Amino acid sequence: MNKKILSALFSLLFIAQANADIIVYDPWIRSAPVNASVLGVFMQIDNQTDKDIKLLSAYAQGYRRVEIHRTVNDNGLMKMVRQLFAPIPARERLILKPGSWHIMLIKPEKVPDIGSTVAIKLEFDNGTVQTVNAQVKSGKKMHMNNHEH
Ligand SMILES: [Cu+2]
Repeated sequence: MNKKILSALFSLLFIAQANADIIVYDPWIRSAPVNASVLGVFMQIDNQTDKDIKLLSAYAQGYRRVEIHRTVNDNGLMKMVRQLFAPIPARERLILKPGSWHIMLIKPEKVPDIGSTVAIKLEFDNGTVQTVNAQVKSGKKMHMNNHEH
């Protein structure tokens, strides 16, 4: 076996192993009007390790900024608060969903169509970097006040 193939195999093994620590399920983006300035991204993140992990940041091409947000109830008013990270306790699952934790795509160059996918790169504090393809779906409108993503 030549060296090139061998090193390719090794890097594949490494990727498979790294990804086994963190498993992302069902990444999706809630569809928005063509003039929307933000889009919410949701998913479930499984921490398969015995250590707490933090989601530190997310990136997507074609957006001015990508932030980690959490919608909180502030005296009956739902509002989004930017978070420095999202915690995923050991052996637990963090659920990003409307009205709770989410990733916010801010100032899109173009709002993606329903059915299209957006590649979102996730960076965790254990060194894992994982890119997921989030599909744009028409999410149910939540009967809530403003600023609910
Ligand atoms: Cu938000």
